[in-house]
Amino acid sequence: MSSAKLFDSYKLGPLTLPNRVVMAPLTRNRALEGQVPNPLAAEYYGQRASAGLLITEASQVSQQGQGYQDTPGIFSPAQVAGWRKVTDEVHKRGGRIFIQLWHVGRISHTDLQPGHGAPVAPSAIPAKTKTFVGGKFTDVSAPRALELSEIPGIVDSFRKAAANAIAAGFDGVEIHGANGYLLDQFAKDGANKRTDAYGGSIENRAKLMLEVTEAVVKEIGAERTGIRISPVTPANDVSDSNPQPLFDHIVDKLNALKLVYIHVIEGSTGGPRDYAPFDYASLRKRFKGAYIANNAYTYDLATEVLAADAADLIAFGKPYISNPDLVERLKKGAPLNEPDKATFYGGGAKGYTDYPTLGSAVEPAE
Ligand code: 8OZ
Repeated sequence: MSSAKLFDSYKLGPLTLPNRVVMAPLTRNRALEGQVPNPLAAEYYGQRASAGLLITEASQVSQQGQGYQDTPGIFSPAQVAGWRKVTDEVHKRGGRIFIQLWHVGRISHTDLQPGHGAPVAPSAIPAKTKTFVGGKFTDVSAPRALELSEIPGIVDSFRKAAANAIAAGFDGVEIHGANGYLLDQFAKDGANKRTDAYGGSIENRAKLMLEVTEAVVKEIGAERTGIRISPVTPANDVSDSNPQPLFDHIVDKLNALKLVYIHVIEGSTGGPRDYAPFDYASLRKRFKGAYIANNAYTYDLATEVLAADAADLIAFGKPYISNPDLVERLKKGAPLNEPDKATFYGGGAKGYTDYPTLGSAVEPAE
């Protein structure tokens, strides 16, 4: 039995997490009807309730915010009712759960947009990447630049989604400020060429992310609001010429808003941790709330980073797809099930709710 800090409790705002293990948000594309979470989602998240904190898959705050088929939303009454089943099941099993609030910006396709319009972005620059729509991978559609007059509507869609999240029984929300989606597109100068109050300087580019965060904080409280950022990731063709001062500024402002956590993807999302030089300790130092570290963490690295006080909580992604009882497995040093890539995105129970726990007789899905 391990005595690592990973299994110590942690006070996150009003919540007491029984351990420092967080389930990272994981896109699963199983919301097959009306962008309502799949009926199996309650079981899927419920199986993982022993995590210190669960963070749901990214969930669009509006139709315009959707970029891939069959991702769930949190803007319609049916979606709220669908999520309520998830939060009830997780709470029944003693867990805690935040929902990740998402606007994809230019990472979308006209087939998913209201009136088949162009996806929206800070600037009319297409990303060189693909999305999944109509059952296949396809190039994202050319975006149009958001009008200045549309910005308050974007902020309000996040605010409403946060209110919906609380109505659905979530313990809090995580704003998706990472991975080349709308808020990251505005922040980074590779995607943002605006010449108005939302472009140019670091302050201007950070403005949308911070306005969204402030609106969510006002709606549901800072102690229930976290954010995910990815300072150097190349995900979804996003880049910045000088990410350190940009994210130092963002984190200073998030600290002033008294956010409950920052969730930091260190390095390239799902890729090398040392993708580009960046001083994550600088963010840690600036932020008084919890620091959730993410990207390619193993038990050993998690233990080392917590011991060095370089993070408070560790988010595990892929290991959580295939190990519903990840906390117990890490504690016992038990082997982990390997995740099956073929069932990551789309489908039903296979590769979703059928991964075995320790002691269950069934073998992992092939
Ligand atoms: C994988 C596939 C589609 C979307 C992210 C929401 O990277 C995602 C995502 C991941 O944050």
